Amino acid sequence: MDTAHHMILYGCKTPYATQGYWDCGRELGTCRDQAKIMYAWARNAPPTKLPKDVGFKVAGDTRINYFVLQIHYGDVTGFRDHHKDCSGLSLRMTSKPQPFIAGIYLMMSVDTLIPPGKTVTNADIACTYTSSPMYPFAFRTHTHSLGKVVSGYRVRNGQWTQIGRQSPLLPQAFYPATNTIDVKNGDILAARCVFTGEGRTTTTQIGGTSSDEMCNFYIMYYMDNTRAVPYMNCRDDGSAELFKNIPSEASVPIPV
Ligand code: IYT
Ligand code: CU
Ligand code: CU
Repeated sequence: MDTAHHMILYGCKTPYATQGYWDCGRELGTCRDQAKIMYAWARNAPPTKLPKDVGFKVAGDTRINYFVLQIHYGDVTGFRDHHKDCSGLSLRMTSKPQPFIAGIYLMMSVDTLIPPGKTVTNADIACTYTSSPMYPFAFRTHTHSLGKVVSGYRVRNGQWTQIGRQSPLLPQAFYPATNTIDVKNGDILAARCVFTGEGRTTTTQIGGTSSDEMCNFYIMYYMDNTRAVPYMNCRDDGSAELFKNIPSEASVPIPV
């Protein structure tokens, strides 16, 4: 952790390169097609373990033909003497079909604007879930430096049940879900990121650089092998009506 700040494992059909390593920050990215996040590690974070009988499905017809590991280095002074890097992940692979398939449900805001100096701006995201039952077991939050707290919920019959809540200033790894719940057809998945515009002199928008912001809530789940959907996402703003009932904890910053 003194060398690598965080690592993200992506699955893709066509990566930018198929050998060695490359700089993904400049003209080259990670995947030529849509990248799928599969795992994230960040300093001091406990490892995320897949529950028993759960695996990510790769190769075959999954469109995941390559793993791409993205490492963000925190301190590279150890390499000045041409020392070799040995940061990485170990994956356990099996050709035996698993009873449950792991997947990621990505909730992201695409249109939040954070006015400069304004102390509280909420980014709300919500979608009705329309697939076969899924079982969340871990979550990850992601914002850049203006994020205060990010929370995700299942809303069923008007009742809000927390899936996860975290400060995006803590290591952005996958943490165990707060509650063991199922998500069924007709439930609503809702997430909120709370931002501050303090310290900025211009409006901050969603974008790729560190002066832009992002609002992401990732749910890692498993589904029955026979009807699994391994990647889903939600980019809709929830209605103000729905978010009137969000638990007040969603606005309470987490001390870091
Ligand atoms: C604009 C935005 O919010 N980008 C996020 C979410 C995102 C992830 C993936 C968007 C797309 C993806 O294919 I995977 I399109 C974003 O870039 N998040 C970063 C990583 O790329 C995962 C993060 O650290 O959460
Ligand atoms: Cu980093
Ligand atoms: Cu980001």
